[in-house]
Amino acid sequence: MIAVLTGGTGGAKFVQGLSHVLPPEALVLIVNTGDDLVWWGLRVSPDLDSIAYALAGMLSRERGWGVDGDTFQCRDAMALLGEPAWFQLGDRDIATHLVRTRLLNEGHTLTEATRQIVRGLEVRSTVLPMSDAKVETRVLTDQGELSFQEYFVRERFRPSVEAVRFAGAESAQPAPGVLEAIRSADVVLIAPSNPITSIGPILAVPGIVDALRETATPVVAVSPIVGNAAVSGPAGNLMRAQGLSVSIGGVAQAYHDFLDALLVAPEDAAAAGEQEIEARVHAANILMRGDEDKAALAREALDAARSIKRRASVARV
Ligand code: FO1
Repeated sequence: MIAVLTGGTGGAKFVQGLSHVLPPEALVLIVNTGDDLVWWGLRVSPDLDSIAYALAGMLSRERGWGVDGDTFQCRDAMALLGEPAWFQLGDRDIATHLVRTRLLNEGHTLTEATRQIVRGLEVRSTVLPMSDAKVETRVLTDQGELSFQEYFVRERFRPSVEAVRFAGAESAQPAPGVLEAIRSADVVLIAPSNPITSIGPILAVPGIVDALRETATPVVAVSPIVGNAAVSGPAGNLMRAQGLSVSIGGVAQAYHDFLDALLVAPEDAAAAGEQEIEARVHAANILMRGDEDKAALAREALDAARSIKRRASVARV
């Protein structure tokens, strides 16, 4: 069983790659929910949906989120009624949010709602929210504090970031099955997601870093950074805001407590060697342009994990 910590569009592409090289039942996805929002009165979990759609083969390729070929009639009608429309929910995507909202209003947990949605999409992998509690990524910018979607979508991540916080994390618990998956997995993979706002919220849920540190399972991450820049999105700005260098060293530092190996672009392998990085560095093609790249990267990550003689956890004290 392979446990994957994931979020964002980079994570969804990586999970698509894994789904081409592993039986779906072997995958347990531990997914960021810090981006979740209430929109038009509906409960939206972008990262849970991107993973479910990726595994169902229905994720939009052009957008990297939402349903392939979706229409936006409802969105246009909402705009006509004067509702905010900067966060665009597609018509088929709305069905997912209607089901999630009904189930949560009926008292089901996010884990249960997600299980029903994933089953409805005939996905056989296990998709787990990082927590059933509300944990909200808040981005402190020169325009004040914004929700993640206000920062990322409405403001197109232009504002300069001073800090990021995960409201509610300190009183959250890992969702059922999350710690067990980390402890019993044959491999734990960290997707090439934004270390601050896609993986950071997951690590902020009490108990998860400890489980990653203590597990006897190899923990392998794929860098979302090539050279000194993010492959896509605001990872660079956000890493700087959290005092991390936008480099392989910064990624290794973000995961330093528990990381065994880090997959980096070939041009970064040399530089990474010079920096004192505890994790082993593997060069791989980490830019996923097409399905072949995604599957090849998934294989590289699994191979790196297999080659690791798991260092005794005592060595990390
Ligand atoms: N990203 C955008 O840039 N614009 C959007 O209008 C937008 C809508 C949207 C709707 C559903 C969904 O699951 C994701 C959506 N995203 C949109 C992407 C989303 O902001 C990010 O994928 C995640 O929050 C993290 O990367």
